[in-house]
Amino acid sequence: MNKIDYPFVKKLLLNKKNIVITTHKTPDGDALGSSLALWHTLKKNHNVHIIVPNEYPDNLKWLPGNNNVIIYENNKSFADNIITQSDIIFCLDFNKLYRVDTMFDVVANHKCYKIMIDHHEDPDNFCDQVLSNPFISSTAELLYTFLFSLDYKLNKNSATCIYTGIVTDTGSMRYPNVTRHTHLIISELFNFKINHSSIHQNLFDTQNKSRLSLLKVCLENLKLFTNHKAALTFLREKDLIDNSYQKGDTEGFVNMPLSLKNIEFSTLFIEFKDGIKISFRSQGEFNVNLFSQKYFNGGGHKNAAGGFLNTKNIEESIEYFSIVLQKFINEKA
Ligand SMILES: [Mn+2]
Repeated sequence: MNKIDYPFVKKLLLNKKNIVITTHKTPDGDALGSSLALWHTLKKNHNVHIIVPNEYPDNLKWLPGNNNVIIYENNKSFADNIITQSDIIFCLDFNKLYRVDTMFDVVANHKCYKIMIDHHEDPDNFCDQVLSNPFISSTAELLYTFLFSLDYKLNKNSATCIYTGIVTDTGSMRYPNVTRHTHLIISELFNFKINHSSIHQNLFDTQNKSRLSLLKVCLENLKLFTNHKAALTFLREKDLIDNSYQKGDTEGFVNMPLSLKNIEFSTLFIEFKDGIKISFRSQGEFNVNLFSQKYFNGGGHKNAAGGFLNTKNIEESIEYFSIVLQKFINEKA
């Protein structure tokens, strides 16, 4: 856990600066919500740009300020120019620089003041100031504290973006890392007349038909490891193609098996062109961060992590999964 030097940052932001806000590859609601909330706040006194590595799901494109988001992949030289002229770079919702993907070199090489606001475990050392706390629900919640501590005032737009970040990273307020403080912040956001019902509708009730078709395949592929209270399901590359997969379609699929009685650990394999991308979720004590670090080349939080296998053989990967799951549980016992 790190603390930020607020008086210093306040001084730093006293006069007009060129500021870049960036976040991780394939931004989610927390990444984009936090970035836009910060953009809405700083743009009054600074020259501010949001640059994200690549495209993000359509259900985030209604966010106020969305049209100002620059996609690095599609505007490389334009974005490089902005980054190399920046005085400050804010790194939101990630703590390892590789997560900005193709932006890595330009961000790493540009010597300017860097500020990280993030809630993942084990931050790397590439920022001058770090506000990092893995016990906080979302980067958006941390950002609220950051802005509050610097005496910035929110408005309806920034409050809407912060609400989006908290809601999407907490499974609509249900995960264990939601606290009384999280709810106090939400209550403050209501002072700015946010429309929580329409935010939820925009986020969750605007799905593509391809999503439901892929969900059908996922449910058909569901495997239960009842001895270990675990579930696994998968999608093949062919399923993605046959059902006209669009980015974001599989968001949340990995959580669904957790709604079963006596299932506390869920895994989703998705076969892409260079291997199998994996999502892990758990409820309670099963530490998916450790499990993924150990056996699946990934990591994340205790109850939510990602991983990767450099193969396209789903059957072999499921076999491997069941072996290492047994091993992992034996080691813990
Ligand atoms: Mn987050």
